[in-house]
Amino acid sequence: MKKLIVALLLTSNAMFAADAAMAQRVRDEFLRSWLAYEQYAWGHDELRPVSKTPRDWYGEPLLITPVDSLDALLLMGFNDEAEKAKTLIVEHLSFDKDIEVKNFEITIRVLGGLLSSYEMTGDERLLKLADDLGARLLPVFDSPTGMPYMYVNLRSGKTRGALSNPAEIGTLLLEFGTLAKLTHKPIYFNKAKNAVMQLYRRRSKIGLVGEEIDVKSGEWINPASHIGGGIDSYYEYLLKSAILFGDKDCERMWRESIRALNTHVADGAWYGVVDMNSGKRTATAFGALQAFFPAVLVLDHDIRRARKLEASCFAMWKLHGIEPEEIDYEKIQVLEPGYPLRPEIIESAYYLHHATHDPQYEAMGRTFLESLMTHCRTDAAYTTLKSVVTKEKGDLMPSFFLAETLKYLYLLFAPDNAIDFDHIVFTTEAHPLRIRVVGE
Ligand code: DMJ
Repeated sequence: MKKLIVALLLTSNAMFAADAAMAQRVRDEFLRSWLAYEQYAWGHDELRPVSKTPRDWYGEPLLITPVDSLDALLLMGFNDEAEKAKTLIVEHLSFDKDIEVKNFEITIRVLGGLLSSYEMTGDERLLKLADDLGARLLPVFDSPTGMPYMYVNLRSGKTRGALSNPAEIGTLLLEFGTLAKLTHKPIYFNKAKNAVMQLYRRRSKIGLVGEEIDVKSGEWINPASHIGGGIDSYYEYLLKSAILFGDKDCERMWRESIRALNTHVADGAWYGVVDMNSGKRTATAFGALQAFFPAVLVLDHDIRRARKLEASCFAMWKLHGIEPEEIDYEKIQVLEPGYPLRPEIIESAYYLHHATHDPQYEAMGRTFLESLMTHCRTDAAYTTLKSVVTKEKGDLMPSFFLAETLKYLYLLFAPDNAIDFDHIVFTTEAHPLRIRVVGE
C-alpha cells in the first residue's frame, strides 16, 4: 500500500513537472517569436518570418502585433518586453490616420488588446487610446438598420461596405461594452448591443442566421448557416456577453440560438452547413475556425458535446499532422489546405482541460506544439502553411499567433491560477476582460 502511494505521488509529481516543463517550452517559443518581431518588424503590424520583413495592413502601422500581444507578455511574466511594448504603444500609436480600416479586425485585435492591457496595468494612457479608437469606429453603426458597415476611415469617419455577416456585426459587444463601462460612455455599449439585437431579429423561423446580410436593407444575401467563418463569433459573443455583463437579452438570444444549432446544424460528431430557412443540409464542411465551438460549449456547461466535437477537431488535425482550414467530414477530404497558425482547437483543449482536468487534453497540447515546431517553425519565428498536405510554408506570423495560439497553449500547461478564469471572459481574440457586477 505504502509503495502504491509513493508510486502515485511520484507519478503526479512527474506529471506536474512535465506540465511546468511544457509551459516553459511554450514560453520559450513565445519569447523567441516575440524577439524576432522586435528584431525584424518593430513598430510595424506583423512579421513576415521567412523574408524577415515587416507587414503593415494599411500602409501606416497600427502596431497590431504589440497591441494584440501585450496582455500575453504580461501573463507569461515577460515584464521587460511588456514594458518596452507598452512604451512603444503609448508613445507612438495614433489613430488620427487617413486610412480605411476593417471595423471587426481592429475592434477584436486593437480595441480588445488595449482594454485588457489597461485592465492588467492600470495605465490610463491605454484607456485613452481605446476611447479615441472607439470614437473613431462609432460611425460604422450609422446604417439604416444600426448594423455596422464593414469599413470606416479613422480620420474622416466615412464608412463603406454594406454587405456584412453575423460575425462582423455581432462580435463587438465585449469590447464596446467594456469600453462603455470603463469610460462611463454608454453609447459604446448601446450601439454594439443594438447591432446584435437587429441581427438576431432577422433570424429565420427556425432560429438560424445566414452567412451574408445587407446592413442597409436588412435583407439576407446568403442563407448558408453554420458555425464557421463569417458567423462563428456571433454565437460566441451572445454567450460571453451574457456572462461578462450579466445581460439577460444576450442570454435569451444564446439559449434560442444553441437550441437551433443543436437541432439543425449539428450533424453527428460535427456541425455542418444548412439552409437557414429550411434547415436542409447543403454541405458537410467543417474547418479550423469551427474548432472554437467546444470552448463555447464548455462555457455553457455542455461538456459532453464539447468533448465529442473536440475529438472530431483533433481527428481533423491528425489527418495530415497539422490542421487544414477546411475538410469535407463525410468524404474525409481536405477542401482548403492552408494553416494560418490558427488557435481555435488549442483554445478548446484549454477550456476542456480547465473544466475536466482530463490528461488527454494535455496530450493533445503536446501534439499541437510538436506539429507547430515541426512544420511552422522558421529560423526566426513561426509562419503559416500554404498547404498542410505538402507542408509548403507561407511568410506571415499573424498577430493572433502570439495573442491567442501560444497564449492558450501556455495556459493549457500553466497552473490553474495563472489566470483568474472565473472572473474574466476571453474575447474572441483571447483578451481577458474582467467580469463586472451590475452597476460597476
Ligand atoms: C482571430 O482573429 C479570432 O479568433 C477570430 O475570431 C477568428 N480568426 C482569428 C483566429 O483564427
